[in-house]
Amino acid sequence: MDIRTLPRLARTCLPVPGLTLPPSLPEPGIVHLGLGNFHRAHQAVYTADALRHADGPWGITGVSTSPGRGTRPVLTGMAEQSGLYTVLTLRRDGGVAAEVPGVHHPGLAADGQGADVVAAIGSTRTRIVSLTVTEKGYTFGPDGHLDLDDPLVRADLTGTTPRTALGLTVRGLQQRLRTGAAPVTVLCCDNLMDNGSQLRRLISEFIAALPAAEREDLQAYVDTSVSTPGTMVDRIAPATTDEHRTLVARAFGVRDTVPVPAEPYRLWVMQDDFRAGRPAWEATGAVFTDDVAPYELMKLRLLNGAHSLLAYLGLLRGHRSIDQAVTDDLIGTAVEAAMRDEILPTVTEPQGMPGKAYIAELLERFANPALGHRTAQVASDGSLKIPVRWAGVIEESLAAGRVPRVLALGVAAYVRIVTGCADAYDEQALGTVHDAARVRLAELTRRAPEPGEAARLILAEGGLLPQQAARDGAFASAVTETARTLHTHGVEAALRWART
Ligand code: CS2
Repeated sequence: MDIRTLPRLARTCLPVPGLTLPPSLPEPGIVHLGLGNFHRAHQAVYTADALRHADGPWGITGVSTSPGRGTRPVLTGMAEQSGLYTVLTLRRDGGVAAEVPGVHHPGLAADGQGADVVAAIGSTRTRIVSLTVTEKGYTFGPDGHLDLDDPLVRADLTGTTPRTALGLTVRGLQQRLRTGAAPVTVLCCDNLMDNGSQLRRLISEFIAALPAAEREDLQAYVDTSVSTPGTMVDRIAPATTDEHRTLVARAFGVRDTVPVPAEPYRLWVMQDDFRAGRPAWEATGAVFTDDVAPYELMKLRLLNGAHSLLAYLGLLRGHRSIDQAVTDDLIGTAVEAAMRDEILPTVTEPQGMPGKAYIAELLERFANPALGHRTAQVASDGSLKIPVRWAGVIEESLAAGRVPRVLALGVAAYVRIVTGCADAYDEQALGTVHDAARVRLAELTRRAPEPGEAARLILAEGGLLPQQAARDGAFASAVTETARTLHTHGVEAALRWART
């Protein structure tokens, strides 16, 4: 059946077993930057569910922000399907359910329709501007500040039609200032620590780099009328494959070119600081709290930190997916030990989320074979993910006199993969690991062809860890030694070393 017939079915109440039909499409009130699978399986689902509890103008205008990396087909596919698509919930036991959020209005492409995106953000109908543009979408440099050397940032600052997430957001806010300065919330839903404050700082840095005449009023408007609540977002939503398209057709009889696979688990924790209202997300399980930080820290360090370890170690053992990596005993036990002995001591357990139970639950989630979550996908952009996921753990462990050996192995494994030294392994999978720092890091290793020294150099100068941790002698020796072991004796020996 054509997916576009589903809203009609929803109105006539014809049940389709296992398939949750969309609510009626609300008026647009949210502009969302980053139309990837995560947004479509997380915020969109929470919003659709919230609308089943309480009406409101919470339709979403989705903006595709990275045409080079696959979201453009999503934009086209969704346009052909009137904004509709299926979220497939894939259970570990093979069970599957489906939901059609149906909350999206016609979408826009940042590249090519920037002026329309600015107009949408600038519209007084817009109450929330949300973002899932991944770490690299925030265009910060290695020091965490807005990268004023990035040609796209520079172009956006000159007043041409913006293309970056920051440029689109700030130009949209500027437009709002011109048309009455209505309050608005800018909601970061990416895996960055203190994501609300980071986004707020980057917005201010962008404004500070504008010509003087544009600066002052705009910053004052942001200070008084724009909120940027902190959030912790969680749901594993891998990339879509043809298998998912076939599954929707087979299990639910629906033709869908852009379905999203996702795990059953989902969590959203946020500060309740919305300047112009919000959907009734609390009615659908979202948690509102003044203190998001412990949730963020625990999730970023335990879930995402372990995810990256599984991805790099898994790739070195030839595993294509996270579930294969975690169920490989050698890797699974090392990663579990890292979670328990290296990472957990550095996090504060949020109320109601005891660390040990959280770890057990994560291992279950990672082992879900129905997800087929590719190690290469999680391994991508390590140069931006490692500083968020591992750096704090390493820094705090060293300060407490502990050398986190599994994480040292993780760093050595990352170096091996990103500098292309892992040619003995699955080249096809390795080839799909993207990282903007690849060339810069490979360049560094040319100065030190010996694997241990190369890893030491990347540690010292690669910008993965804060200076003090990067220069720590004991940690540098651990990374150097594992890099050599990896090179000479392989990943099994290195894993055994890390556990001693
Ligand atoms: C993953 C995350 O791709 C990655 O780097 O670690 O996307 C992860 O699946 C989500 O953060 C889960 O909430």
